[in-house]
Amino acid sequence: MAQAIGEMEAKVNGTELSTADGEADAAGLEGFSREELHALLADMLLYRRFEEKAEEAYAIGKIGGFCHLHIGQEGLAAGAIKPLRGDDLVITAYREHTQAIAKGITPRAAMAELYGRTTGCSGGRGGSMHLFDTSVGFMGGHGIVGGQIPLGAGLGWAIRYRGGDQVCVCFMGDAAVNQGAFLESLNMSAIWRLPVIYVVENNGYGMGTAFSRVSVTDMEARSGACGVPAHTINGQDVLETYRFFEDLAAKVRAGAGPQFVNALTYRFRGHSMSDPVSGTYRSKEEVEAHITQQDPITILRDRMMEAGLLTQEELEAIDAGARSISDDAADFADASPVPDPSTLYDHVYAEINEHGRLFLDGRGERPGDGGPANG
Ligand SMILES: Cc1ncc(C[n+]2csc(CCOP(=O)(O)OP(=O)(O)O)c2C)c(N)n1
Ligand SMILES: [Mg+2]
Repeated sequence: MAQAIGEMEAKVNGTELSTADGEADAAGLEGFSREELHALLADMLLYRRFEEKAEEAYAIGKIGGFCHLHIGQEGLAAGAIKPLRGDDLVITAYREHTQAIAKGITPRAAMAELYGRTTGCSGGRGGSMHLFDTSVGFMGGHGIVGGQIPLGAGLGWAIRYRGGDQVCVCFMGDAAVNQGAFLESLNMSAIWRLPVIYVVENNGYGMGTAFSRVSVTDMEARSGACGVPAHTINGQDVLETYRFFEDLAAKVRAGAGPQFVNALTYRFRGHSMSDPVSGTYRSKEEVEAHITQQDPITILRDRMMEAGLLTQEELEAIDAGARSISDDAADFADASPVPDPSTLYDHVYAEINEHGRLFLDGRGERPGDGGPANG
């Protein structure tokens, strides 16, 4: 069994992390009840098993295109999203399967999207990088590095303009902070005090390039020029992450303005399905050290077991449930229809409204309505 997190001195991305000795009591751990702890463990195990299933499906050609797994970073999906309200918004990059499920997209709709099926949350048009469902406040899934950051600022603006009290959590990878749009978005957010929490999932690498090779400053320093407060957290500790986001979301909701969170984490797989896990830009030893000492699921599991809040039987039952939901999602996706070719242009352009058509696509017009061709 791995060490308890309370005894562990961890090193992630060159930053020393001391994990606090957690207080266990009869009812729970660090203020989390037994039920809440079980729910968090079940959530993270579902994310892990879902992605292992996607990995398997990709290997046998059921899923095409790009596919970036979040395995190793699940503490952030659960810890940053679960404390949010249902009407809060989340926008993110392309490593987003688990975040989509955390925000409320069903495993079936997420897996069917990976399979490119009509039952997918984006109708099979988006695939792995473009999971989307406005009804649960999940605003995508974006493949352009940093492309979601100005959109996140825009969502924050929309919340303020409409007089709402939601927050928007805008995730990005560490490589995205070198995009110009990052600076512009943070600056405008600060000027307008937008309710946006910008979160860097700092796994130390942008594809094969270590962050230390592309930045002479620490991550935390990146938001200071715009006057956006910076925070660093251990994203592998789901309890710390959850409490941190619960507190920060409440402050932002109350008008604290934009925030910048440097969440230290590590990906246990390659950049995408076509990238080796280790041996090129990071050593086997480095990866294995993180897998054995910094797995967010193992860390929570061990703490719960040591506190007498989880038995082996309960763990196995939770895991079996996670596997069964993932298997069901894959079966559902496999049995779902692929989009009909005649619908190829559906959902590509905005619908025609009373002001006329919103986009000119140059592909001809439907007789009578002056709008874009539709199939
Ligand atoms: C504007 C742009 N440039 C380059 C790419 C190619 N690309 C895809 S992912 C990636 C690295 C991003 O790394 P990071 O932001 O740290 O996220 P991670 O993959 O670690 O989650 C690059 C350069 C892209 N998608 N968009
Ligand atoms: Mg990265």
